[in-house]
Amino acid sequence: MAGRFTFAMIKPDAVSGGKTGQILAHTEAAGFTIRAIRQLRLARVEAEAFYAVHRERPFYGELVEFMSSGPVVALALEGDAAVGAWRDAIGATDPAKAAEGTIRKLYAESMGKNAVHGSDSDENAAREIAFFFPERELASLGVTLPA
Ligand code: 3AN
Repeated sequence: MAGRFTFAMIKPDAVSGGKTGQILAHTEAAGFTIRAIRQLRLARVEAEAFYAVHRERPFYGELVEFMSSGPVVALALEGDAAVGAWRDAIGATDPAKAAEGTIRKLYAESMGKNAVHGSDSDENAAREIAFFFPERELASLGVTLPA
């Protein structure tokens, strides 16, 4: 059964572009509940660890550089079948291919600077939420992840 939580992130291009408020409004209007939220700047080593699954891809260096270039906003979102629903709301990785009305269509510049992140599985959602938020906080905020 699909889980109720996903991890989302507003990336440095959208934060520095002053799009945080609009993206959060869009997120809530799309039916998600923001259960945890935190703005921070990733150190290079943290960006490397977060994107470790992509380390063999040709764009890894560029991705790590960009993701540690300025503040991001990390979000634990709750909703029905949250992982898939959030990926539908953000649209395709390449904003040029993203459907009308999706967050990337509205706010992303390019394949690399694409405004938002979304987990690709329930397992990665749990791992990514735990990467950004302490466990003791999550329980008090109503985020209960599978073990
Ligand atoms: P998604 O974020 O839609 O799940 P992935 O998992 O294929 O996409 O890629 C992870 C991240 O790597 C993307 N969000 C994007 O920022 C970056 N990325 C993917 N493909 C490219 C590319 N060809 N050039 C630069 N960055 C890329």
